[in-house]
Amino acid sequence: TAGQRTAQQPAAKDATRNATPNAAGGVCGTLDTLLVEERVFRPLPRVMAEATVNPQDAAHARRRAEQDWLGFWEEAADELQWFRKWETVLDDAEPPFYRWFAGARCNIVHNALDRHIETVNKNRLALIWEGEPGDTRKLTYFELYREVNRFANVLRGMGVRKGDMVLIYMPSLPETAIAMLATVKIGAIHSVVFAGFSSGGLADRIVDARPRIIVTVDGFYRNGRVIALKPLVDDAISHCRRAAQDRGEASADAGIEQVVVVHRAHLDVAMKDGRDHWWHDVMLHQPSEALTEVMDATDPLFVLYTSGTTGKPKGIVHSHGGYMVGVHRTLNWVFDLKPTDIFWCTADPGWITGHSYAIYGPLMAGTTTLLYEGHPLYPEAGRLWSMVERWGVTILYTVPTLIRMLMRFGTQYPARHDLTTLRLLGTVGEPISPEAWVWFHKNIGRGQCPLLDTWWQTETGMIMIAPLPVSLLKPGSVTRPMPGIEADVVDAKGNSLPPRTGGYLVIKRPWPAMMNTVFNDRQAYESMYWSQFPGWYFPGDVARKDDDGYIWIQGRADDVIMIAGHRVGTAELEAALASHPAVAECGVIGVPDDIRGEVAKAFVVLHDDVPPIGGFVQAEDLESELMEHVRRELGPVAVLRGVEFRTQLPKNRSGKIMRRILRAEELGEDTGDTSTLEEEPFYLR
Ligand code: 6R9
Repeated sequence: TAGQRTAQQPAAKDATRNATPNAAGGVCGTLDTLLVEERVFRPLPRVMAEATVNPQDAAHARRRAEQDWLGFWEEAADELQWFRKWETVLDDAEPPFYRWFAGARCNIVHNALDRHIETVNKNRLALIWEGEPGDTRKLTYFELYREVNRFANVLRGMGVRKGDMVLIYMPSLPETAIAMLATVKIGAIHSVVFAGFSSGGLADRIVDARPRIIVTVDGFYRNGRVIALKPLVDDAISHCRRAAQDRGEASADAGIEQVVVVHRAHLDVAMKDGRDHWWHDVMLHQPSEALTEVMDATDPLFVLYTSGTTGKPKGIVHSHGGYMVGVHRTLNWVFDLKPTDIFWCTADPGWITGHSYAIYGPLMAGTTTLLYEGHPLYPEAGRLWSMVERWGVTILYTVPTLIRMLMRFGTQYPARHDLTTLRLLGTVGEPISPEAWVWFHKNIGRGQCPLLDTWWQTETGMIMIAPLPVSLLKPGSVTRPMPGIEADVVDAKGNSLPPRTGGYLVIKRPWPAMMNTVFNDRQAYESMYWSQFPGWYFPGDVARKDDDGYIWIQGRADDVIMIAGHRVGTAELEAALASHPAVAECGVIGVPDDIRGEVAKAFVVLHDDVPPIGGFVQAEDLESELMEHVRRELGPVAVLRGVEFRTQLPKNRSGKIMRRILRAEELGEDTGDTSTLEEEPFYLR
């Protein structure tokens, strides 16, 4: 076979060698490398022949980006349309408040929509949408353009002006995209709130974002049920009103002037006179043309709240110019878009991945984007594959958590569908274990589609570290920084680390789609991201490079576990556990221990075909078997003190396992802010 997992012996040796004297004290903060994955996948001739960016182009781009870094991004900017060009590519007078394309005038919606109306794209499909019950809608660029204009006129009619905030609390519907684009078209700022959040989570965001308008839906379909959403908006508004009254402020509806409600699930919801309106009523007779507001490149475009996986949600602010350049370039390079593509990014619009690569990116590229309303396993585990077949999806961009979920059902479901239209696969959101990578590549990609593991964040706005379709791939590695991005792995003092030693991932230069600030909190922006390594951006992840300079993400810095004087990332422990046939998914945390300081504990969801604990399998037997397996895979350092079996793990909107919650539960502490937890477990059938 093409290489085997060979973690055990060499890794154990490396681990000892890499452990600097300081590691135990955490002064240098380096991490051990336990897992070594040696399988490699070379691009097939067909992929090489098809690629717009071939290996020579990529090498040239890297050289170019090194020699003339700003010129490189300027070229990327020239691929889009501007109302007025920039005075400077990057104004770095006031770091870390970098201003990309300062002096330029633009609007991302002009690039995503308006300009296509003048080209052959006009009658091409912009958007295909499938509802969970199976209803569908298709909109050409021209149709989408007209809907967006109508809603832009609605918003203008409601008094929304440049710089105002519109909060969008909706699942994946065509109207979600329409509302986002219409908001931006008139120069307002959107904040999309994930429809899985509770009214409490929504209220927090209303308080911080202070929207004038909320766009929502009566209810939507999820996992065969109707989830009512409008009542949660009413709850959130009353909550905000009461809180304001307690503070002695008079606020009728927490500053919310209008609520527009899309009629989706035929629910009989309460509508407040004068404040609440049905979408179809206000859209009636609206003109299908609307002026696109001319924005400064540095004007805010949207605010998206993230908690990461820790702490209180913070509003990440992105702006028009830099964001559109970064997203456009990365989508075209990583996914090598062709005019014939049907692009399916399964991310919810309330996650940055949905913003950048389900909506803005594909529309700027003039491609067809597929949106799906519902649960990926409804009505059965073949839903995704039937959709790939039905729409002839060519590029599928999804998350490790969903891949692991689908693995549980084996190959029988994908085998029933024609998946031969697929030509590229992508993943984002969490480290993908080599086992899941290989499964996806083999069973969904037929071994023929490059699987592109893309590392980035809400804060980065765009893909930062990822392969191109022609790159040599290693399962579990995000490969190398995109051309134009300078990333490194350093110790706590900022020294570059040699290969095979883990440390902090840093980005050493600004990039176009970078966040501008934290909404209402410039100081948090500086202290959270730029204070650890002055001059560099710190994303909060730990990683290592291998001998080829490939980057392997080891997890979040906050989740690093100290086992017997060795610092270990969660990704490797979890990947090793996940390679055991009984394990469907898992999360590992460090828990304090009187004698050892800290020990690792695993939370495991078993595969469906493993007999229930207490039935045929003895929990203790399986526990020791898993502990032994991890030790076999990773060497003697990797000691687990305990495995707890669960039927599900706490996850956020993008399917990330919330280790913070597992830790708090384990220690009997307050679980803190849980508003980003998916209310209805993503996993539930
Ligand atoms: C796009 C997105 C960001 C955090 C990031 C990292 C993790 C994202 C990853 C990955 C390993 C990948 N992450 N992509 N880890 N491999 N390919 O996920 O944004 O929700 O803000 O999360 O997600 O830890 O720092 P966001």
